[in-house]
Amino acid sequence: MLDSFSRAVVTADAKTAPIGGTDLNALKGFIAEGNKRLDAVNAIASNASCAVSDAVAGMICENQGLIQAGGNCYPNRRMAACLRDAEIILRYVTYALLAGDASVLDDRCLNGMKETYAALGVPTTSTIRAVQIMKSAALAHINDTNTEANGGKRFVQMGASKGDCSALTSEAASYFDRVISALS
Ligand SMILES: CCC1=C(C)/C(=C/C2=NC(=C\c3[nH]c(/C=C4\NC(=O)[C@H](C)[C@H]4CC)c(C)c3CCC(=O)O)/C(CCC(=O)O)=C2C)NC1=O
Repeated sequence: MLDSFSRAVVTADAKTAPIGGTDLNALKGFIAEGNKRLDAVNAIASNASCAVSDAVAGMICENQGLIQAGGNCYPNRRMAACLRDAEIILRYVTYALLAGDASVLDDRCLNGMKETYAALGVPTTSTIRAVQIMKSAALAHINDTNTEANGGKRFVQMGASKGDCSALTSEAASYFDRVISALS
């Protein structure tokens, strides 16, 4: 498992080179933008249970066969496993965002997941749909652009000071996309 710092070391070592200017500048940026990163992680983690239940409910709403006999969210044991898996995925995305590196997500969550799902008959297209919904929720919470119309009674805004979160938003998006491509 690597983070932005250990990644820079491993990359430099592979080239038998000292850690040079560009790498150091990237790490300086990582530190300078550190509070934004922590706010972004907090925005996802604080809204995790809402995002997970909303994503799984939305996925089922669009494909109600999932909760009928023969569907992979039926009976309750499978529904619980599905909710748990969505929560696992979101949790590993927050770890990757905190570390600034995808390796924790790759090694501890995505490695072998597609094969496990194939063996258990868990539909990956539905899982991908749930991940897409969690992605939209997470990006909205990072940027505080979620709306009461979509959030309903559970609507909450983080209220962090506004700044340029575009780099963090696309980084967070890339971790969700990584989950989607690992299952595709
Ligand atoms: C830390 C990394 C990690 C991951 C990723 C993980 C996934 C994982 N999901 C599983 C099951 C499962 N996963 C689902 C998930 C779903 N079914 C659906 O229809 C939806 C599309 C989807 C939810 C979005 C279900 C229903 C099962 C149970 C399948 C069964 O037992 O028949 C199992 C089999 C063992 C078990 O039931 O606990 C594993 C290992 N476990 C881990 O430790």
